[in-house]
Amino acid sequence: MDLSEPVVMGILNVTPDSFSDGGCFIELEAALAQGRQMVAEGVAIIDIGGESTRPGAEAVSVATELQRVIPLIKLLAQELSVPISIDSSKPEVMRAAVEAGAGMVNDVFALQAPQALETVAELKVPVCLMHMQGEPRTMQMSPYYGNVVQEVADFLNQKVAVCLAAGIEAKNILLDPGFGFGKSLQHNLVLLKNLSQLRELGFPLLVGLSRKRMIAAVLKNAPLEARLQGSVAAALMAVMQGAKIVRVHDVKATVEALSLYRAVNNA
Ligand code: 9MG
Repeated sequence: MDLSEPVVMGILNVTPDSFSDGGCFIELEAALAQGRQMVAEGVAIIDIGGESTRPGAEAVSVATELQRVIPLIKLLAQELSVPISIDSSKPEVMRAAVEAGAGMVNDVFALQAPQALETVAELKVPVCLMHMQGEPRTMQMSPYYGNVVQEVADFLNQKVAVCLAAGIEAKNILLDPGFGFGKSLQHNLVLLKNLSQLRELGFPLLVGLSRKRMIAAVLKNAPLEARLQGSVAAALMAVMQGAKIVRVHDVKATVEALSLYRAVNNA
């Protein structure tokens, strides 16, 4: 993928309980239509997930996750021209998804599950390693950092070393600070303000800010449907600090914002 300019990754959750689109795309036809719509709106990658990672989410079995994502990946990979990413932490799901046509792994657990590291090394696909303190069920109970930017950078640096030692090529690694994953509002804001520091790690940055609680909190508890402008603003702030991929629900609005960014940047 050409990351010389920042691009949009569209979120497509095939789950009943994701915080924003949970339940919307459980039916295959609805999910296919959403994939097509995102392509028409200018998405560069589609990230498909079959297990919610929202705060408090319960884990699902491998069988359930496979049954949710594999038929959709097969159909979208055949039909669409954009790459598909599998949002999963389970090696069995990563492997089946790549066999079905996915070209990237997005792992919020940064390949810490048993066999995940070896699986991605063998699959030889790009992987996004995300920082999270704790695990989704409990991560928002009492997140604590001395220096959030430094600790996220140290974690990601250490995961990069583990990946390289396992044979994953540097060109296949992307990093993500994990907004909202074991972080208070203040932690998230400080991370976004200082995102450019993470560029020093030397890998493309992917960020997910879309419709998250931190946006709602700044906007006086805005409901989901009132978080568009805040989400686009946050994505733009990330891109202006060097983020290369922004993971979003609202593809059209974000693509348009990035077009403006590109035009000004290249003027
Ligand atoms: C699956 N998922 C939910 N939020 C995310 C984020 O911020 N980054 C990445 N890479 N994945 C996410």
